[in-house]
Amino acid sequence: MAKTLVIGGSGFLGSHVADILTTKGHEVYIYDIEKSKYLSSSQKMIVGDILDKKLIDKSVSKVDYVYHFAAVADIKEAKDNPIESARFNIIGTLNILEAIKNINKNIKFYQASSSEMYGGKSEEKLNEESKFDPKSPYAAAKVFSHDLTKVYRESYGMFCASGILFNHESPFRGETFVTRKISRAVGRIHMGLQSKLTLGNLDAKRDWGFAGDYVDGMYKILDYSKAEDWVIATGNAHSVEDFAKKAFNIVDKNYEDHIETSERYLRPNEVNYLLGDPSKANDLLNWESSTSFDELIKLMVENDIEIATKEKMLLDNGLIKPTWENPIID
Ligand code: G4F
Repeated sequence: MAKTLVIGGSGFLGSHVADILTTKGHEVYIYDIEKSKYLSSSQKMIVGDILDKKLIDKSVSKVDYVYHFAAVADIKEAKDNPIESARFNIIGTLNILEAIKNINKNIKFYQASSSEMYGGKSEEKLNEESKFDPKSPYAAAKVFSHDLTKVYRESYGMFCASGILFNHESPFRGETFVTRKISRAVGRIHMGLQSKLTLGNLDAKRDWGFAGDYVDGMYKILDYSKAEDWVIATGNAHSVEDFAKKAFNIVDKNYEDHIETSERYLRPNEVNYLLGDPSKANDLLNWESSTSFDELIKLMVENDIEIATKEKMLLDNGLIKPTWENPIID
């Protein structure tokens, strides 16, 4: 039975991957700073810091595959705490690669690279050869880890692959990210629990796909005969405004009646436009994103209507206190 270590496996993407690998029959070890909320009975949990070299060595020595997701993934949080985030986003990668190099060079390694690395200045379709131009400490750290993955692949002949994931969403997305912030608000507005939603740049465009589809892409990346870099994206870009409009349409509301904007959510060095070209993954991995933009929005909004319905029931029965108008943290 294949043994797999998912570092950062308690987080959004890591827990999706841990799940699919468990379904595929892998023995899964989740390594994270905190226990996973989604831990299943067959998965093993290792609670530890990514900089705990001894624990990383011990954990790596048990497995055949390592997926590395440990990162401060929220761009604002990484900007506000650049040193703390660098521990995860830079040194963490080095720690894992060193462990693999010293313990067992046959281990297959997956690096969670990000479309943020491109910087998004122009409207070109971005592929594995496109130039990086990071705009934030998060993106700069991702470029470092991406390059390091290549360095270990080329220097030591290790199987180190990177998946350059464009924005990937699901009902489990953190509530500070724009898609979930919108779907949560739509659910609450539909149930009469709030009336307004405050956002930042409505014109920013992203290539949004369903995280569940992307997990399959990541699996195929390590299953491929060679370690390479891979763009995982839908090939379509939409604006924040498009997302909001469609999300509010699901509950028969006009987004313009509910959305206001505030400078508070604007970014100093904004990534305006990200559009991926997944042709390489389509052709060689036989992978493609199968959930459409409309389907993604629908499944997120429906999930959040269900959550808001429960909130309303608790509120009506006096079991929770009303939250403030715009309850999502930023
Ligand atoms: O949802 P976001 O915060 O995601 P962002 O910054 O694109 O990052 C996500 O995707 C990356 C892959 O490209 C990952 F590497 C990263 O870890 C993360 O998963 O913001 C999307 C866009 C931005 O342009 C932002 O300025 O939405 C804009 N936006 C407009 N109003 C907002 C808001 N973003 C947030 N978070 N909150 C707003 O109110």
